[in-house]
Amino acid sequence: MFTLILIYSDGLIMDLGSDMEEYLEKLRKAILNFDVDGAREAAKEAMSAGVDPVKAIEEGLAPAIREVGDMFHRDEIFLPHVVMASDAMTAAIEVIEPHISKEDLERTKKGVAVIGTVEGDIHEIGKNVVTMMLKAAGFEVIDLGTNVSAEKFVEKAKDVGADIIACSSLMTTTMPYMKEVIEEVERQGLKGKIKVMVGGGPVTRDWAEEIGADGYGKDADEAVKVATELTEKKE
Ligand code: B12
Repeated sequence: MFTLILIYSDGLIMDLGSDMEEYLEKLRKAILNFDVDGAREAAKEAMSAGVDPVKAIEEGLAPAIREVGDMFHRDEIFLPHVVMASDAMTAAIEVIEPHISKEDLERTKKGVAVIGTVEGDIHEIGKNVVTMMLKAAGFEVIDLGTNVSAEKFVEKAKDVGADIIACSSLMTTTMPYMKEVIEEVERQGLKGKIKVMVGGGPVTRDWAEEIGADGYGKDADEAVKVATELTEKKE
């Protein structure tokens, strides 16, 4: 255990080691209380106190949003809570992101992912949670929103040099559009270069295998695990 002490030019001395946990705890609490303003304020306080922005995301926000996901799956909270927690996470990340240095971004960047909900489908809550978790885990994520066509997915992925296309679908009627994304990747000769991973309520591992997806995740945690594996074994 060591203590980090910052001495400012005006003589102010700050013991960051002991304060750090307090700032991280404030961030966690704001997410667990679904508190958008609280999360923004906690992030501002942490950044002005000099808390490491990467730590703030990885050790403050990420575990909290993971816990929110678990509580939802255990039926302990309702959907609006997940939405508010996700909004709170967005608000905090907006404050924290500019404080991450270019070097840190490069050092911790695991890869680039383009994410969206497939054509015909406007469900976005799960996709937003996955986006947050991927960002928290060190991915650069470009969110194309909802109702995204196969062509748009692939065009953007090519533009930004993405490693991964992540497709979300919440309806059995829109699941076939995931296959179109995979076919478009193949048509453009990008198979193996851009990996496609799929997920969402009705999507199963069997379905992912049937359509030839490179990866499948049942929740946001698995999405991070799969995305990490896929970028590690990229051709
Ligand atoms: C909220 C909701 C809505 C909201 C969406 C609001 C929004 N901004 O997103 C509104 C009211 C707009 C809506 C509309 C509709 N809905 Co709706 N909706 C739901 C509901 C209640 C919750 C979905 C949700 O957000 N879950 C919470 C999130 C956190 O979970 P998740 O999305 O599954 O995501 C997790 C995982 O799946 C995974 N994941 C998600 N995406 C990805 C992607 C990748 C790559 C990976 C690895 C993992 C991953 O990680 C996430 C986090 O753990 C579901 C019922 C249900 N129980 O699922 C119905 C449901 C999905 N809806 C349904 C329907 C039919 C519709 C409508 C057609 C209704 C209508 N008649 O108008 C329209 C759709 C219009 C359209 N074109 O899309 C049906 C679909 C039936 C089916 N089997 O196809 C459902 C299942 C309800 C039902 N039982 O009938 N809906």
